[in-house]
Amino acid sequence: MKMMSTKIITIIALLVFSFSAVAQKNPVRYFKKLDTDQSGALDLDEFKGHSDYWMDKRGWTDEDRRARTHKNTFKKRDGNGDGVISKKEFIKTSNK
Ligand SMILES: [Ca+2]
Repeated sequence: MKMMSTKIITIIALLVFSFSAVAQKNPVRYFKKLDTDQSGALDLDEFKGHSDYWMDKRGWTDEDRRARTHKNTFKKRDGNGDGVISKKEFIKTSNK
């Protein structure tokens, strides 16, 4: 049991690390990772991968707060308000 949980923690740590390493190094690569259907734009669901990542990192457990912030951040980064975040919009609003 102890070995199993150590394994799971290691896997989670690796996942979190790869996400953050990619995000810091290269927003284009990070965008591709989030764009799971490869459409070239992030919808609200795909952008949630990013929201979940940093909210988990900060230990946010309040579901209402998470959902509200996720929607607000999405709106802010969707520069032209068409309901998706294009690669251009994503890069423009990265590291701010
Ligand atoms: Ca847009």
